[in-house]
Amino acid sequence: KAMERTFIAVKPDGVQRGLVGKIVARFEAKGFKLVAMKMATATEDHLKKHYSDLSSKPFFAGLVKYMGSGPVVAMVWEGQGVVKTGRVMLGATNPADSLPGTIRGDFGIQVGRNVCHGSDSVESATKEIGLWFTDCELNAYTSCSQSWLYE
Ligand code: IDP
Ligand code: MG
Repeated sequence: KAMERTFIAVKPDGVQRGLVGKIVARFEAKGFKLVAMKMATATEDHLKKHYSDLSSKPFFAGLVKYMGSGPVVAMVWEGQGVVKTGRVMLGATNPADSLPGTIRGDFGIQVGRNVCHGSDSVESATKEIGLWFTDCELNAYTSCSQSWLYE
């Protein structure tokens, strides 16, 4: 399986509710490698690009407003299968359907306040990482646990 990168962001509700550390800890404990991280308050224009595939949805305007309502913590995580596994760790889009043990299942109630974002495919991850980070913000290093995580 190939090494991949995914874009994960703690949404404004997750930041306000003090869940940044808990969410970061789950990805760290799993063994994924943190490649980039920053706090940012996104502009409307930026969020419209980020969610461009959802522009025709009835909840689009509300989604852009929610995501711009405060700072997010944007991250890039790397590892084997991290795009798909990251989505599993997030849980279903609607926290009402997310299983206990997932981030949304443990920390959220409504779909419009679902705490955390994760790229849904390798292709989306590439687009989203390019939108949120410059190349020099993506850190190249070898994790000291690499040889204990991968055979
Ligand atoms: P995802 O975040 O699990 O990939 P998407 O379908 O890409 O889900 O939707 C993006 C975001 O839009 C969701 O995470 C959620 O915040 C919001 N959203 C999705 N569906 C609804 C809805 O029916 N009402 C309100 N907000 C929604
Ligand atoms: Mg999505």
